[in-house]
Amino acid sequence: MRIDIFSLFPEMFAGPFGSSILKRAVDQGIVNFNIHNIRDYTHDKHHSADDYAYGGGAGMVMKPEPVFEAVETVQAQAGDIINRKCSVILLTPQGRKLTQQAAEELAKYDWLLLICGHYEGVDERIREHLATDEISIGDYVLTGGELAAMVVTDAVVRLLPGVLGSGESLINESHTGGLLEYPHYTRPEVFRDWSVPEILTSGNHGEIAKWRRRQSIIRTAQRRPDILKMAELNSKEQEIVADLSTQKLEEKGV
Ligand code: 6GU
Repeated sequence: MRIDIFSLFPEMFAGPFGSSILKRAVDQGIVNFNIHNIRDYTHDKHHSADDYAYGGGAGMVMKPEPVFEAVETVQAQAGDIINRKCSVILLTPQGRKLTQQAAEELAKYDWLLLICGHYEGVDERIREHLATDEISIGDYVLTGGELAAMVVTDAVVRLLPGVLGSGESLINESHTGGLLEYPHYTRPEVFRDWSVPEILTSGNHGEIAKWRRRQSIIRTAQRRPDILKMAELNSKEQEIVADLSTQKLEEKGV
């Protein structure tokens, strides 16, 4: 996969892309990153990338010309990949929300071009005539799209074949099966009087799997009842959830 990022603050990307799993993915040739400074595509004396809003009001708006020129220049130099599966994504709080499912869809592309919005917003023509998708990473406001672009990149790249080693499996992880993960423990077996649940040291793999599944269901019901609806539970597992609600009512004295 090729990922191009268009930003007014390209230096922000040096850290996250230069370490850990993302760096390994680059070294393995699974992904390559190109970070572009939008300001390099301005032509006025002051290299201005923003301007006042038509109609007035506080806050600056990102100008269309440098962003169009940056993206189109890179596309024009691209060669063959232009004919592959591409998406031009504007990072904006107004976009569709990044979910695990959205990350899985993006992981199918050959080329992602990520435009980091800034100031009070971007000129509407960027979203209308340049971006093919708009993504937000959640319901809160960031100072710019850079951190959001890093989050999208991380969530997508780790899904690409070969990026995670055998010890970093994609199976069983939170959100893919609609359930949160079960509790994890490692050595020591007793830490400050707190013991690892006995079942995990029993060596009974069947019972361990059952315990983990049950813990996942309980956790999800307690913490994220909103995603529990999407989980595929058998009738016995639905009973566990029902028992939990009954328990809750009893605790409240109903
Ligand atoms: Cl993509 N951009 C900004 N500025 N704020 C956000 C966001 C994006 N996603 C959530 N909040």
